[in-house]
Amino acid sequence: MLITVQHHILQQQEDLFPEARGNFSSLLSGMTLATKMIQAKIRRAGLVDILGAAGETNVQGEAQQKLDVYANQAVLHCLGARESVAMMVSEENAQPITLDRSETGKYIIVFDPLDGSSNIDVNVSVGTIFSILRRPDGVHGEAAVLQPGWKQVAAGYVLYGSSTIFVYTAGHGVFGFTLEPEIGAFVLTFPNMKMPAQGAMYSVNEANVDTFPDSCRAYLSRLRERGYSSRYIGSLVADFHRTLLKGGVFLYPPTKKNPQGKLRLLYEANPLAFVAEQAGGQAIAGGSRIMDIEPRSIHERTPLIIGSKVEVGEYYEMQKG
Ligand code: P6P
Repeated sequence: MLITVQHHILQQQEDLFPEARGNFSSLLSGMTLATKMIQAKIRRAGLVDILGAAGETNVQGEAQQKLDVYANQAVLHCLGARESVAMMVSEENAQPITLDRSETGKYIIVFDPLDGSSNIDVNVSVGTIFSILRRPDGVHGEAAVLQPGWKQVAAGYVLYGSSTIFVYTAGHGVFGFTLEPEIGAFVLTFPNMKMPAQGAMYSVNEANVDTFPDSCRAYLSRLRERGYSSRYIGSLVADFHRTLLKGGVFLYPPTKKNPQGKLRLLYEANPLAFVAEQAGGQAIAGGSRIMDIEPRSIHERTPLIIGSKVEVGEYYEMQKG
């Protein structure tokens, strides 16, 4: 029997968020609609004039790709129309987008509309990552968004790969859905995703190895001595999804160029950490759990070591020195 993501979310809502009164399912269906729009453009990239830079740069100083712009607009449009959304934070926007429901909307959406976009022109998988927070009463603007990851209500990602997969957690397990193009619906294909306790692969950009912390270099040497394979796509969602399914570890440690790490805490590390922990894995920045970090700014970066309990646990022990 086909279980669509809408059906699944409604079931989750009835079981877990009875007070949500449809808000929660409406929110997630807004996200699935946006990602269907994005995947339709990605699948036709190269066939229409959608490739190449849009001539702008984003808050990160990165050249915006046209698909970046489209993806950002799609999420802002689909989520901004939902009554339950009070505020949105996007990698592509320097400031939070506060809606006219900032006092009534229950949720804040934080997202990276198209992560890995530098891979678009070479046909490598890219992804959308999202995190859902409750709007705290009496707190406004950026301060309302600066919540540690353990306060997330839900989080997930869409991987635009050989197929389009929507993975999410609402704090009670991890569920994966594959887009069935013939009916335009995400159908349940991974009913209860669990990350293997240990894997056989590590995923890191080895070009930076000379500037990693000494303990990280020693850790990677130990994995190589044990015969681990190295897999690095350079697209976070793709590298994480493989780690979720196969186990092992993905690392973006501090480097000389990015001493605080390159990846963003609020809309990359936190949502993936929520998924990882719900699937039985772990996510740390080094000596601290990712979801315990108190954010100081909405585009804050963090080191990220995420994956199976065994590999992440060993990194944690080794970095203690
Ligand atoms: P590097 C893509 O630009 C991205 O933000 C993530 O998707 C990916 O994990 C990382 O950067 C790759 O960074 O420095 O290895 O090219």
